[in-house]
Amino acid sequence: MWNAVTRAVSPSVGRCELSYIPREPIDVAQARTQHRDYLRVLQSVGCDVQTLPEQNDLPDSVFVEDVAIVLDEVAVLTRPGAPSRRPEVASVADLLCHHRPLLVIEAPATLDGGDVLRMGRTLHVGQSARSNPDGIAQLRELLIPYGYAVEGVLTRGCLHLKSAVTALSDDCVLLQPAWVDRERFANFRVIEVDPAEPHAANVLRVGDALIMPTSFPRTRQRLLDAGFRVTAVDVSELQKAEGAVTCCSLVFRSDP
Ligand code: CIR
Repeated sequence: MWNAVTRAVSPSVGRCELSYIPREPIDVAQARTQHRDYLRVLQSVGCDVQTLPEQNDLPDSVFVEDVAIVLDEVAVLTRPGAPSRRPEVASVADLLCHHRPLLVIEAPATLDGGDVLRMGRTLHVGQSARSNPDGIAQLRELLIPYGYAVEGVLTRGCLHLKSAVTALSDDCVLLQPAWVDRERFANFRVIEVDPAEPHAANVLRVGDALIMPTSFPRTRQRLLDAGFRVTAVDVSELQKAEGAVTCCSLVFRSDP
């Protein structure tokens, strides 16, 4: 029912882009072990996982979420805001073209998939250091024929919109109020991250299953108390590259 496109961890992941966290050494072997655990969790919640080979010279290429937005009808190839990440797009496109017709974001627009949160037929798109107003406008134009609304959302103090807010269900979000205005999501039920876990808002939803890092037990407890089914996975080495759980896969319906 679900496909998950992923890519193995690059040996050069230690040279990744970093914006809001200090650089620390990354243990590549450990990152790979954790990534394999993540792939197993994706399988356990019903995903057919496809994994592209590692890309030696593309440090951030494990974070496939940023290079495409996959909807039921179509996939949009992005133009990532970090120039170092633009060469990641082509190989993901080669795989996605077997699943969806492809549309393309073009210069001067920039857009990272990590800034795109789909809630039903609306795409909330973070206006961030990575995704510019041209990117949001192009996405809006490209998706009009498919009946999607695209709404820009200002973020502050975080890399992507999905660092600040992700979907828990069709009508509920997990949100970090320091990084995005809670009022923008007033139409949804909102659960806030535990104040002691500022980076906990990034949760990956696959159907009614949720995947989140083990490093946020307090926020996880909030989700369990609210009745959600949550699987935790240790992604501590990938977190040192400013990644989390949504960014390591492109999850989409295999039977749209
Ligand atoms: C970057 O700065 O682009 C990477 N080091 C981390 C990207 C994480 N992507 C995501 O959360 N969607």
